[in-house]
Amino acid sequence: MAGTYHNFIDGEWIASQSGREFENRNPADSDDRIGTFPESDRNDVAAAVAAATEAYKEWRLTPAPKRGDILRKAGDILNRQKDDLARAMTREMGKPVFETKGDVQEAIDTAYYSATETRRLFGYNAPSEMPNKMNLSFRMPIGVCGIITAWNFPMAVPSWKIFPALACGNTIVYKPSEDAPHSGNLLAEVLEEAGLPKGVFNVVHGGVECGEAIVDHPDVKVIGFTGSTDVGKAIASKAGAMNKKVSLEMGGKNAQIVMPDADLDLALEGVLWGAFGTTGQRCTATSRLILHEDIHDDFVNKLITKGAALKIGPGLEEGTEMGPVINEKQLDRIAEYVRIGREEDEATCVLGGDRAGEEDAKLGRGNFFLPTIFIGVTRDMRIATEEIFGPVLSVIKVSDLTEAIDILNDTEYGLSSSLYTANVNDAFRAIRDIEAGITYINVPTIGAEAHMPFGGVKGTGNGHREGGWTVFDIFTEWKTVYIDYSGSLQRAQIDNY
Ligand code: UN1
Repeated sequence: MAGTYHNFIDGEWIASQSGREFENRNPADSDDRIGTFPESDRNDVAAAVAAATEAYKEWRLTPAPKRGDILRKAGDILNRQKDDLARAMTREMGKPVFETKGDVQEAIDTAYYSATETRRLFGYNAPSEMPNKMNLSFRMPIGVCGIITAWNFPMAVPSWKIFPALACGNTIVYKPSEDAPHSGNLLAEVLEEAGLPKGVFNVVHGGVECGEAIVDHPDVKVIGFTGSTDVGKAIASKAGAMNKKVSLEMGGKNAQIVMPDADLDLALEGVLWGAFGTTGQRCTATSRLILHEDIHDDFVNKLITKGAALKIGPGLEEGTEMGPVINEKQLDRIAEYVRIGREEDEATCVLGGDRAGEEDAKLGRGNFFLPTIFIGVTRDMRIATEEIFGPVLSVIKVSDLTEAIDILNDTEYGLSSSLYTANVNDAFRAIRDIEAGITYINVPTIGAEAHMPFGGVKGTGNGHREGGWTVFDIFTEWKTVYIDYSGSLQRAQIDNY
């Protein structure tokens, strides 16, 4: 069943002023047309920003705990609709339903967490250096926030930005990915049902033109972006020139290290989930496996056996462990990286390397790619340094932990990292020396929790952290207040000394 979907502006579902639209299809079955969505232009974005600007006047004055009540209700609705939402999300972006349920759960967690924080958006106070004077500081909302996200976590990732931003009293113009637009509308329906006043949350669909219009609009004060490093950098330079606050979550080339003393079955399970969960399409996915030479051959053999047994299929089908990749373009990109890997003399593709099920009538209609493993990879190969965003794992052999950490750090990115070991000293050394926003010990590189800071160092981010208490730094500005009740002019730095 295909539909005609609209933008959500000022509480109304409306078609694009551009009159153009784009199509959204199921990545597991190109015959399954989800519907058409507006290809929004600058006028649509301007209308959404105007609605958000108007709505901000009241929303910023709504007591934060009242804003929290609406977010809590949104969490309840997400919870009630979890199964249906998960199925709709799987239909448009492919990952198995057990994963999209986790995606919705992450949004539920974020809704409840943000709601709770509205009762303790703590400020600081400090003694004044002058007598009879009081110094306070508060978090203040900033205004209209432009939120632009990727398709791979169509509920969780937008919620990480949108819910805390709303909790703080900001209003939103949200552009979902063109590959997961329906989920964006479902989120709008949830927030509408939760009682969010009109204009506080707006959705505009579209591609580059729409995204640029959001970034360029002078009344959009904050940009929250998750996506590719190239786009993120372009946004940052534009936003920098306009003096806008911008929070970026970009690429990763995450590695898992396995030492000989580790629980090797656990490490195996971990890398299978980290590398092939979500078909490798997470910013946090494991794309490099750094294996100690003493366990290398055995571990790789087991990995091949387990990887070959993964059940590939449509995410809506019971028992599917790995769904399709998002679109044809991405499929080609992955195939191209496999070709590049195969051209390397030292590297060998020991599993997969091709589209899956081309002869199979059902799989042939989708963008399926086999779980793929390269061994003999060295640190400087393109398959070891560039983000592929697909089910491709590069295995690098090392002789000790120092070399392992050195290779792990030898990347322009710094999002997630993992070490499997039973040696407590090695674990603490790794925690200290790994250059990444997130380090997991005996856990794969994926699986961040909503109430902890999420983000990366180096090329992955620009110093902000979503998730946890740190997200409130993105969506608020500090107001410092001095109250002098001495009845006289007290000149700081002067009259005291
Ligand atoms: C992402 O890949 O963009 O830690 C987000 C994880 C998930 C979120 C991933 N909770 O893998």
